[in-house]
Amino acid sequence: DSNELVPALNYLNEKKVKPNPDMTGVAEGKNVIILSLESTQTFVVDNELHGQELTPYFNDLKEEGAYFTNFYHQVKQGRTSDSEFMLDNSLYGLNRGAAFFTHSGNEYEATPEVIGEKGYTTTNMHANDKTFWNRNVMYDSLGYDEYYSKEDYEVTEEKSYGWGYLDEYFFSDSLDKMEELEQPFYNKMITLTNHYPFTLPEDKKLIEEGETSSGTLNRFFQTIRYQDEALKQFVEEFKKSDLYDDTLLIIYGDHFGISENHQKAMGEYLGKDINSYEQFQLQRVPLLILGEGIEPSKYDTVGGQIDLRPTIMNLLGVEDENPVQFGHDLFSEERKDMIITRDGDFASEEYVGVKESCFDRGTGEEVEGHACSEGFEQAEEELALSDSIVYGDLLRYLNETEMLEEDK
Ligand code: GP9
Repeated sequence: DSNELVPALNYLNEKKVKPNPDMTGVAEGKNVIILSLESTQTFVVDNELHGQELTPYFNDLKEEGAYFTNFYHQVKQGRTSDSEFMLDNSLYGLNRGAAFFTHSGNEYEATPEVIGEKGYTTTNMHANDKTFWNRNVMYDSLGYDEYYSKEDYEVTEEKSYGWGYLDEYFFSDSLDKMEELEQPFYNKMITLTNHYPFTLPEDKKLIEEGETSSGTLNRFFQTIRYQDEALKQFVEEFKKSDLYDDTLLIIYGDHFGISENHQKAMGEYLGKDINSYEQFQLQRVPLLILGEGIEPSKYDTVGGQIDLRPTIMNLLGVEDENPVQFGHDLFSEERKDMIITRDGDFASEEYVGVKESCFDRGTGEEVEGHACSEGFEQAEEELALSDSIVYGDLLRYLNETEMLEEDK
């Protein structure tokens, strides 16, 4: 019953921070595009191969908005679907399997549902089979109005490779679709080309492959470079469209592309030894927020995908009455730097705690283990509470709790 929600509510109440009031409603009533970039990690930003930038377009674009340098993915086996789960719920994905499959029948009070009630059209665009990650089912549970999947795109063999529809065509078709949507809209777009095993047709390769001992990493550089070119074409077209002035564009990386099996090659590329601290830091993914009212600035705030929902809701000035959210507004002056991974590792302002080792976050020096005990304890508690919500389908009791509050 609703009492099962109490431990989580107490915990969240204690950890609550005020969102940044200066950012409240700066994007009120605007469209939102959430652009999820497949397998895109922060290490490619402002980095080069053979003397050429890997993401020349993004490197410039990030100077136009709020760019977060210490933003982490927090996914596990559910990969892209886990990032989507966190984005819309501010709940953690599961330690095993994908909540998109195992808990699609739960009651949620996700972003699309909340802003749908405020008049938003809520959509997803992703040119893969609609059943992949059980999206067709889960998107309904999350309250989306519409899912434009592979069958809604002009997918031909010439315009496809590897995983399917190439990003450049996905982007241009999606822009056409968006122009037809009823506004304001909240639309998530998910790219596909930069996916393992990172292969491309010859004429789409804009950079020579890498020269490390990992073929995967060597090819990844090429698909990342390709994705950046597709992004350029999309954003430039978008800027020319009528949508641009009325839209908040949020771009983030969904998860790592290069797993720890390729540590040696990553070390060769980055010119350093990849220990568990460096491996942890490689889990940073870019986050860029662009739009009118967002001052161009670089933020070194430590945060993660769990924080997206409260950040977005504050920018939209939407009063989000769902109290069961584990993230905090990334612009909040009150927030404590913290990001917890699904493995129970964490980064705080001072430390990185990983696999029971403790490091100084700034220097990467290993420090006495007890410095990280508090962080590890918080990670464990928080993950368990989030799990209690998902496994117990506890959001179905939310209304009852609200009524209890009103009775008081
Ligand atoms: C599949 C795409 C990739 O539709 O989102 O999923 P991933 O394998 O990265 O989770």
